[in-house]
Amino acid sequence: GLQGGMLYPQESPSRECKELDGLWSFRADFSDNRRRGFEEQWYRRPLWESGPTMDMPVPSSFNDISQDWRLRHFVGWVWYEREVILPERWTQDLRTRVVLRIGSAHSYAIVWVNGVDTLEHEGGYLPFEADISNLVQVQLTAQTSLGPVSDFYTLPVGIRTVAVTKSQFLINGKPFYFHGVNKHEDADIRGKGFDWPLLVKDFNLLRWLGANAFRTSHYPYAEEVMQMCDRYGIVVIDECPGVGLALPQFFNNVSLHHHMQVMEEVVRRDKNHPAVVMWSVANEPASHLESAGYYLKMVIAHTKALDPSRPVTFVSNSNYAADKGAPYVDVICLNSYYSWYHDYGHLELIQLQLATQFENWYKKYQKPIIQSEYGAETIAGFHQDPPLMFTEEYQKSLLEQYHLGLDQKRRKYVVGELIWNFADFMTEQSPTRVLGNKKGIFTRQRQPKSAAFLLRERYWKIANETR
Ligand code: BDP
Repeated sequence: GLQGGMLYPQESPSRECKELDGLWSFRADFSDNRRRGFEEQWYRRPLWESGPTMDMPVPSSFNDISQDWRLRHFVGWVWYEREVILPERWTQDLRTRVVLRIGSAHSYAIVWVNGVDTLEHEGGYLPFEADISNLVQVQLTAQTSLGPVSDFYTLPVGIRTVAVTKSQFLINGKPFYFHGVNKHEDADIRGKGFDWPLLVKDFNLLRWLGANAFRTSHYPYAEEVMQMCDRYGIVVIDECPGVGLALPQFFNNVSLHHHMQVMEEVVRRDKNHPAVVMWSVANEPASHLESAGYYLKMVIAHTKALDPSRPVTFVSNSNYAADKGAPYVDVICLNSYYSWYHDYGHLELIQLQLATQFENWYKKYQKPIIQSEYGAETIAGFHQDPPLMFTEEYQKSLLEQYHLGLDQKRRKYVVGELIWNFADFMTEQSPTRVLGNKKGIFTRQRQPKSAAFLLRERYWKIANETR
């Protein structure tokens, strides 16, 4: 007979559910007989104690997440582990029945709870469960009952300092060079919706690239993203949604007041993340206007008052002579699209234009500079030599010219370069967009264009130089 049912978990006045989806620790057993995990009894201690682990989102297929080709077609034992903290009313009220249910696991699964072999199941797709009450419950006697603490909260902490000189960005007193990307919260189907498998894939790609930083263009990202940055040591320029401030009428007191409020919300939310090293209050405002100068001055001063420990910037695409916001920033962030939005095809001009840009800004302001955007629209699979716009060759050549220009000033006063963009992303339609913005070095599906390999070589080279 069926010997009992297998009801889908449901909350009710008598039932509570706790999702165990999310990030798990993971290791594939690559040993020859694939049985080292059993021989060494990995289930008895935290998984990291027996060797390196990686983050693995659940639910997902491990084959699709990492950049390690061995996992792509791995067959054998893989180990997943997750620490779970149960509410006191589940563990201390012995009338509560605690059931562990696995929705589906391929294909032979053994489940240990607190080191005890609890469940085995063969065949994927179908759920299986076990009553684990006696493994997680403790009967409290008068002596063992806790002091009356009503709230518990843990906050991972990192200690580091950030400082800016006339020509350097210092983290822990050492010159830091940003080599990384601008991102978007965007992907097929889910749009901006948060998704663990997507996030872990993106971080695996950032590691593959050798990137050490990104800017949250052009809005604050999900808090899980910031947590990942702390854990992976990726440095963040945290940008507020101040994008598109392109017209004179935007620089009024109502906007200013709201902008300051938003900065309060951003700083309040993200101030505890060591990964965040700088606030960006806007992207490409019309900073040549007098009214924008006053506006930016006020927003920047307000942000500095909220958090005196971090530098503040905004991202400019104005001319050095016209920009009215630069006097108030700690670091100058510049977007430029040489040989893309003008001088089409004239890649040979880039080095000169870039040198002029950097020299003009530095001479005027004596502040460190980040090339916060540069890039070219590229449709994956389009090829042409000599390079033409929209081909992979053009994107590569454009990047190469930028890099030659950047290398002239790197370690002098240029302190970073962030490619536009990490991945292709959707936009509204217009004659300049082919099914969205195609300036990604990865496609929207996170597969590399040729430029990704160029960038990877460069970032790892820079990383090794500064190590
Ligand atoms: C820059 C903007 C960015 C755009 C990019 C582009 O900061 O948001 O996506 O241009 O046109 O000016 O690709």
